[in-house]
Amino acid sequence: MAFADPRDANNIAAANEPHAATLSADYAHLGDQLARAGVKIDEITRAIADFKVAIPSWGVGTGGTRFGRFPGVGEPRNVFEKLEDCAVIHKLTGATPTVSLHIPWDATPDYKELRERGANLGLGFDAMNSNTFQDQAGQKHSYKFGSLSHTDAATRAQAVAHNIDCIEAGIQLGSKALTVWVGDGANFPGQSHLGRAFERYLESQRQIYAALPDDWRLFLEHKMYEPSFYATVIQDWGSSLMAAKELGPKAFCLVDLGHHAPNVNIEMIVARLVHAQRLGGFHFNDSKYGDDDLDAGSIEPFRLFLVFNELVEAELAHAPNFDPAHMLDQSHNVTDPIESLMTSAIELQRAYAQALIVDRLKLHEYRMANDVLMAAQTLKRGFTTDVSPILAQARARKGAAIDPVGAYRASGYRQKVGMDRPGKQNLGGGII
Ligand code: LRH
Ligand code: MN
Repeated sequence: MAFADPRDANNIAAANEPHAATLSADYAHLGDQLARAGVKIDEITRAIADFKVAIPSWGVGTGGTRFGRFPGVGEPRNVFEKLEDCAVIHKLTGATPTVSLHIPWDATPDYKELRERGANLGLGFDAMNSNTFQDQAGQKHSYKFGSLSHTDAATRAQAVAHNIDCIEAGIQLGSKALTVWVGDGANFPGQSHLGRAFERYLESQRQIYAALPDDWRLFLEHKMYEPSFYATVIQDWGSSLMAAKELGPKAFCLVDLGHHAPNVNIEMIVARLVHAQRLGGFHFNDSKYGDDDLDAGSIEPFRLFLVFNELVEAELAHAPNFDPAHMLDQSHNVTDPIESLMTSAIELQRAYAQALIVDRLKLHEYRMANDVLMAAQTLKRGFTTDVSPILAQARARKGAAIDPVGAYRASGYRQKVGMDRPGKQNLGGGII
C-alpha cells in the first residue's frame, strides 16, 4: 500500500475533496433546522473548532488486561514515536493539540529535545502523570502497600520525590499541571487505618503542593477501586474534594468517568465540583461495569452529553475558577489506537455541540413551571440532534479531515509504521 503522510495538508485536502459537496449540503440543511430554533450554526461550529482535548501518551500503544495483551502493528516503542502518532490524530481531527505524558513510561534524558520535537509536530504538553502504582527496576522502596499514604516514611518520601521529579520534567516541557492518581488502599477490612492513611496521604501531598510553580495546578484523581479491592484512600469525589480544599487553591479534583460505581450520577458530581470551584478536569472514556477504559461515548453517549450539559451551564453562568482540562484516558485492546482516539475526541465534540444547541430559555421556563416532561424533552432534543455536519465543518475549516478515519486508512500510515517499527512481542498482561 502506497504511503501518503496523513499529517500533510495537501494529502488532507485531497482526502476532503470528495466529501466537500455533501458536507456543505448537510451543513446548510442543519443550519436551516437550527435557525428555526434560534440557533446560529456558525457560532456552534466556532465553539467546536476551539474545543481541545489532550491525548494520553499511553493511549497510542495497544492496551491489555490482566488476562493478556495482544500487541498491535507498528506500536510506538518510545515517547518520540508516540508523539508521531499523536500528531496524526491532531492533524486529522484538529482537536488534540496537546499530549499528557506518564512518568516513567515516557521518561527521557532530554525533555527540552522532546519539547522541540513536539513543537515541530504541532504538539504541546498537557498535565503530567506520576506513577507510584508500579515498582521500577532498582527501586529502593516498594509500592506494594501504597505510596503517598504508605506506613513507612521512607517509601512516602520516595513517592513525593518522584512527583516532584514529574513537576521538574513538566516545567521543561511547558506543562502546567500534575495529575496524581494513587492506587493506595486496602484489600481487607482491618488492613489499614482508614483515617490515618488519608492523613499520611495529605502530609505527602502537602510536600508535592509546596513544589508546584505558582501557575501550576494539582489534579487529584479519585477512583472507587482497583488495584485496591476493599478501600481506596482517594475513593470518591468527596475524599478528593476534602483533600483539595485542605491542600490549597492550586489543588483541584479530576473526574475519570470510569472511576465510579455503575449508575453513579457523574453529571451531578460535576455540578457539585463546579459549585465548589474545584473542577480541575476530566479523564474521558466509557465503561459498562468497572474501569473499562473504553472509547468515550461508546457505551453511554447520553451520560457524556449530560456531563457536557453541566459544563455548558457552568460556562453560561461564568462560573468562577472554571477552566476544566479535558483529557482522554483509554486503553485500546482491540482497535487501532489512533482510530479510537480520533473518534473519541470527536465524540466529546459531539456531546459539547449537542449541549450548546439546547434551548436554555425554554428549558428554564419549563423548569420554573415544573413542566417536567417538556423540560426533559427540551434537554433531550439537544442529544437527539445529529450535529455531525457541525463537527465535520469545524474540522474542514481548520484544514483537518472531514472523514478522519477514512483519510487515515487511505494514508497507509499503520502499514508504514508496521514496517518502520519492528513489533515488540510482550504478550504479558497489564494496560500497556
Ligand atoms: C487509573 C488511571 C490513571 C492513570 C492510569 C493509566 O486507573 O485512570 O489516570 O494514571 O489510569
Ligand atoms: Mn485516569
